[in-house]
Amino acid sequence: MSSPNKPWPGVIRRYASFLPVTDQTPVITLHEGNTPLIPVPRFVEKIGGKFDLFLKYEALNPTCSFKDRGMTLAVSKAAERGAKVVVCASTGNTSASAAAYAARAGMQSVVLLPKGKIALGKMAQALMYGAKAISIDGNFDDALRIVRELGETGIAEVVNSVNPVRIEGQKTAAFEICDVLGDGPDFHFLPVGNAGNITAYWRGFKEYANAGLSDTLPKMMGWQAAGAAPLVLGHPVEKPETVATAIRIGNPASWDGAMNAASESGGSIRSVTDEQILEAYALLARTEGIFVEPACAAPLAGLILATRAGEIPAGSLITATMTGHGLKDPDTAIRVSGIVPIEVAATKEAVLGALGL
Ligand code: AN7
Repeated sequence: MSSPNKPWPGVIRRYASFLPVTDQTPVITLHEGNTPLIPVPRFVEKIGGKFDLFLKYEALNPTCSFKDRGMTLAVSKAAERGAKVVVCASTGNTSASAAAYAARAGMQSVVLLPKGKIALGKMAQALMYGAKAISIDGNFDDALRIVRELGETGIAEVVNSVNPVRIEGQKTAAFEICDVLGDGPDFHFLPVGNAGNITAYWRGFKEYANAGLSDTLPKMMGWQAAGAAPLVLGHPVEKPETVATAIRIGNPASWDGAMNAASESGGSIRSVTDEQILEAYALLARTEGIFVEPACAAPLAGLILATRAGEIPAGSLITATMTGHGLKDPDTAIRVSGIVPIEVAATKEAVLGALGL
């Protein structure tokens, strides 16, 4: 008897015909993908929008970020080639994902992290999954330069998005959006750091349209943090800074892919300040009960700007990627909420007193 609720097979098996795999490829999966597309009408009302907004909540992937979509493919291809060690540079999420999929494959992972700039939850993940974690006295761009050099020695398989299969895996999120909506959206908003994801989504939306599975191609709306906005400035940023440490990147690897996605789709890549990011971060959690990490709030802050500027036609269908979970960065959450629990005696009267009742 076949099960009425077959388990989701993960993105490689679900979308194999669009991916560089064969029957010989060992599929290393944690059953990533199939994340919810959540309507957020209260948020839209709060920001004065007259459109439908759906959030692609990638925080519900196995390691709580979108990176798992590309990592299942990168580690599967590494296994196919017989690799024993994978290496990446990371602002945190790539390292968590690489470490998890390497563990699943029985491989060693090595992760190079910018010292002192990794959110607590991401560090906990990499360590728990058994990665060799190396703290670099420099930023992400320095770490990625070293990883490229290590890759050339052949001692380890690079699983950053400079490995093209990472982008291939990540494009499956665009497929899922089209599968749920029955078409592409009018606009797609997302954060931009190393610029792999905006490149991947644009490729995914185009491939689905070419295959006759969707009609609409969205305008791609990418958002960087103002202190780490090389694509907006048009030149690398030597010392990127932002509270959104996930996108604290000064020289994105997929520079051309991102610029092409924006221009070909009729969209744009712009920046928002840390203050705008943190405002949108708290607003989403409080109006919709959706907790994301700060980088995800960059496109939300961008949507607030675009809405106020009258750039979004009434009735538009908008999607936005929430790339990582809020629990990844508990320090920022506690600091931004600014609320300290009130301590009282263990009595009903004390609780009522604290509530002013
Ligand atoms: C939550 O983990 O680059 O523009 O090393 O973790 O595709 O780089 C993370 C990036 C957005 C930016 N949101 O995506 C890494 C890393 C979150 C992220 C991005 C990242 P890309």
